[in-house]
Amino acid sequence: MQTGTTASPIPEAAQASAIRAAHVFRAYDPRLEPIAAKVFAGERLGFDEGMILYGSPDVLAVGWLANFVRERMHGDVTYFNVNRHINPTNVCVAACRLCAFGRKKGDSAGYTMALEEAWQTAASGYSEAVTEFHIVGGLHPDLPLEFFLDLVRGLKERFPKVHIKAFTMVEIAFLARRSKLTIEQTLQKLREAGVESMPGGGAEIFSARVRSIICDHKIDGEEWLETARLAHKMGFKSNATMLYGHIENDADRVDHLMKLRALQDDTGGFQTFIPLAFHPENTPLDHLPVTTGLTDIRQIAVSRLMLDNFPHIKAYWQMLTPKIAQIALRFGADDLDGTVIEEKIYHDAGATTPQGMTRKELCRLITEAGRVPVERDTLYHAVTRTEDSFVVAV
Ligand code: V47
Repeated sequence: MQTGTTASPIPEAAQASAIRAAHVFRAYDPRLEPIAAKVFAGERLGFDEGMILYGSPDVLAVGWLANFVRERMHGDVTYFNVNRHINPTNVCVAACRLCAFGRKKGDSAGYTMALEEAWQTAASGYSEAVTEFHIVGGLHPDLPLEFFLDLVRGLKERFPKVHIKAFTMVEIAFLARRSKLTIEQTLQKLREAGVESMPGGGAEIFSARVRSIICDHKIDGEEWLETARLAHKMGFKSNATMLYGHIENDADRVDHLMKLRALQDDTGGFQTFIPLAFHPENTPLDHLPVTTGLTDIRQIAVSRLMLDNFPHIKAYWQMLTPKIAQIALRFGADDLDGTVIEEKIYHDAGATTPQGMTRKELCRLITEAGRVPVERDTLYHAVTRTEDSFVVAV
């Protein structure tokens, strides 16, 4: 964990590599020189420096610095996992303008899986044993907490070795309120049922001004952070996201990253940060343009540089496209996410990426980026495969 101005203690070998890097680093934007000096010294970057990283025309120099940090932390290792997404319902009370997935109750395109159907979905679609179920869905007005507890219990009974990463901070806060329980009581029940960690969704952008436009029915930024704090306090690991490329500005992005960094200083409970590019198709914000490749790449790089206390930065290939995600592996990212198998949230919003990828395809992307693929489980233990099962090294 981390306090003060030093991003992380720098071992001797890394210090030597920082000295070498300082000799070769070149930027045509002179504002990047003092930032580079801080990065090489392992010092924490502040708000103004975050703004420069977003505004600098020298994206390659920003990426070079992010890659330096990424290699200092992980060398060439690049993580992926064999996971399956399950979205039990798209019925949602929230009606966020950013979302193409949610449907009002009674909408003919709404769906809610019966428990049996969700358990069958978990088993279908891919021959290699998955190590993680990633479960998120809409805020259903009628489904009680008990439904989700049964869902998770049933998955654990059928797939005891599979890690359950389930429910965003938004869903947890909603379920707590609906059940008239505290967040801690809700988390305790979810833990007893088999939930082991949480995905990073629902953070969007913490700025109240932006949130009031893109997701005004959701919990606010403070509540998202507080729910994550409570989960971490109870020993859960979680991820964090940021939705960018809509109506936010650079200051909103830096502010979002700094709020996550401050919470991570306190709890150390975040594993991975995942920047999510806004996909406007089929949303009420469909007049907005899609993000460009360099915006996506810069976002990965700035995340790596600002979030000095986050172990991992994920280039979520479903959202970025496999090609951009592969390039991101040389701009600060050390994780590609996983096989996924079936994705709804981005595909409802116009994503043209495949629904899933095999282990072999993920390894090829990583290897051709000059990196070393390492299959991980949700908590970043290396996974070794035998024929049709897997062993997790702890
Ligand atoms: O919270 C919704 C975003 C998130 C759109 O933790 C949209 O490992 C773009 O959080 N355009 C859900 N984004 C996905 C998510 C996630 C994905 C992969 C891995 C992990 C992890 C978490 O998707 C939502 C929201 O921020 N989203 N609609 C859209 N139209």
